[in-house]
Formats: sequence, C-alpha cells, structure tokens
Amino acid sequence: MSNRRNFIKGGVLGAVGTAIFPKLISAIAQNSNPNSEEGHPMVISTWKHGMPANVAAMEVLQSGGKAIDAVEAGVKIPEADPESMSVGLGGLPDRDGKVTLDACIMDETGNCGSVSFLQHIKHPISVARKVMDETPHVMLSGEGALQFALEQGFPKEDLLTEKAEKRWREWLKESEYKPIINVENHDTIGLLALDKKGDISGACTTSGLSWKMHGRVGDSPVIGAGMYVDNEVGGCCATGVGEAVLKTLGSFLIVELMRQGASPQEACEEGIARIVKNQNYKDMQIGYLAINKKGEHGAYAVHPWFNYALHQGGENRMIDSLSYLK
Ligand code: SD4
Repeated sequence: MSNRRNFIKGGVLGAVGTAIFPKLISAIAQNSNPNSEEGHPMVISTWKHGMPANVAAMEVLQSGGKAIDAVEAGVKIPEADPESMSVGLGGLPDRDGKVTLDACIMDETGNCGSVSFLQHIKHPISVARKVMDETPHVMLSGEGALQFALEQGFPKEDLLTEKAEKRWREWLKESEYKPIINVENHDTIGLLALDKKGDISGACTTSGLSWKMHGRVGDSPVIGAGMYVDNEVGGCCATGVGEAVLKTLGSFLIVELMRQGASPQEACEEGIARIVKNQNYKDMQIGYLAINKKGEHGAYAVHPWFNYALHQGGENRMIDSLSYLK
C-alpha cells in the first residue's frame, strides 16, 4: 500500500498519456497487486514452455544455487526441445529458411551478456553467459558470435527440424516473401528467478519472429528491452513483437517504474500503456512479466491470451495474464 501511494505521489502517473490514464487508475484501485504471495525462491517465465523450464530452474534454487545458474538451466530446456518452435532447436526460421537466434542473460551484480543473429548453436543462452563471463563485452552478433561459440567448444548443429522446414515451405507458397508482424508468430521464453539469498537474475532466448527478414534482431538480446534486472529493485522480461518492445525499452522502463514505487503489476500495465499509446497494437501481442525483491509478481499483455508459469510456494502452475484488450 505504501508503495502504491509513493508511486502516485512520486508523480509517475502524471507522465502517463490521458488515453490510458483512467484504465491504469482503475487497475490500481481494483487490483493493484493480485499476486502478492511473499517469498523466495521463485521462478517465473513466459508461456507454457515455462513449466518445465521453471522446474529445472527451481531445482538449482532449492539446492542453494544462484539465480544466475537457475535462469540459464531453466531456459535451456525449451532451447533443446524441438517441439518448442520459437526457441533454439526447432525454432521457426526467417524468410530465407535460416534459424537465427537471440538471447541475453543478466545477474544480480548488473553483469550481462548477449548474442544476436546467432546460427547453428542450440544453446544461445549459454553463449550469452560466456560472453558475460569470458569477454569484456556485452553483445556478440552473427558470424562473430558463432566464431566465439565454436572457440568456446559449443557444437555446430543444424537447428532447422523437418517440421519447421515444412512450415516454412508452406509459408513461402503464400507469402510472396513478405515479412509480417502479427499476433501469433512468436513465443519467446523470458525467465526470472529469485534465489534463497534474495538475489534476482534473468534470461531471455528466442528464434525471434518467424519469417522475419534475414538479419533482423528483436528485443530479446537487447538488455533493457527483452529483459532487465536491477537487484535493488526487481526484474522484467518481455515476449511478443520485439519492435514494439525495442521502441519503448520496455523491461528497463518497468524496472525503473518499480524503483519509483510501482508494484510489478502496475509497472507492467504502464509498460503496455506506452505501447498502445503510439503503436498499432491491435495486430500485435506483447506481454510483460515482472518481479520485485519481495517475490511479488505482475503480468500484463495487449491481448488476453498471454499466459505464464509461476513456481513459488512449492507449486508450479500456469496463470492467465491480465490484458489491455479484454
Ligand atoms: C522477437 N520478442 O524476436 C521476440 C519474439 C517473441 O514471444 O517474443 N516472442 O521479437
């Protein structure tokens, strides 16, 4: 409650566009924090592939491991799963039939690593971790990222499965090679963890928008867009149309709003509000997940069908997100 008052008093709401202002106010009045279970460890992640990812991450946390190790272990599950067609192996390709991957990772000290436009490596999150741990850089891209991964001992693999290739060939027949943005051609995994010590880390990994232009990079590998962590405050990750998230630097924005007193729920709603204010949101799905140091979480999306997996208090379950459009 005091957080909420500070948020309003601090003038954050004053910056909100008038079109979405009443909506946010009503959300605050009715249901500012519907998910206020206390406690850690916790793991939260986007979409249904988050369920097994959460289990792997929670195993690390329960045995006293660090959040940074948990988030990496968690997202490696959908990366390796050929049935998860938007992440790692089996991801849907770009319009040239190439599987190109984006990923980033960030720890409780503000260290981070990222890879973008990476091909042939099943676990881009682990390459991002190596960029963080073994280089003075934050992001490696394309050929250079691949070269670094191979030097680090990652195997070079063909990531285009038969099933994904078939979908691509079907798309080619009708597409006229036009890249499209719509509400359904994506499903990144973003995952945040709070460990027993109370430290937060995050990871985000994706094959990006399917049928994108070759070379396109989305929000997922961009620290502050697809994911952001500030261990004094909380963390946030994004899923959906990366262009919209990039234009608003959504995850950084949401963590900063929490710093100013917003609950994770309020902050996610404002993150979506910034998108619907200026962009043609009806054709796009974007979803945000955020957590704070207390183990409270929030989620908000443009369309009603964003869901996420929450592992907390001994239970791992799917939850439907609240959304701007009903
Ligand atoms: C991207 N944000 O490349 C990613 C795709 C995605 O849920 O999220 N999907 O734009």
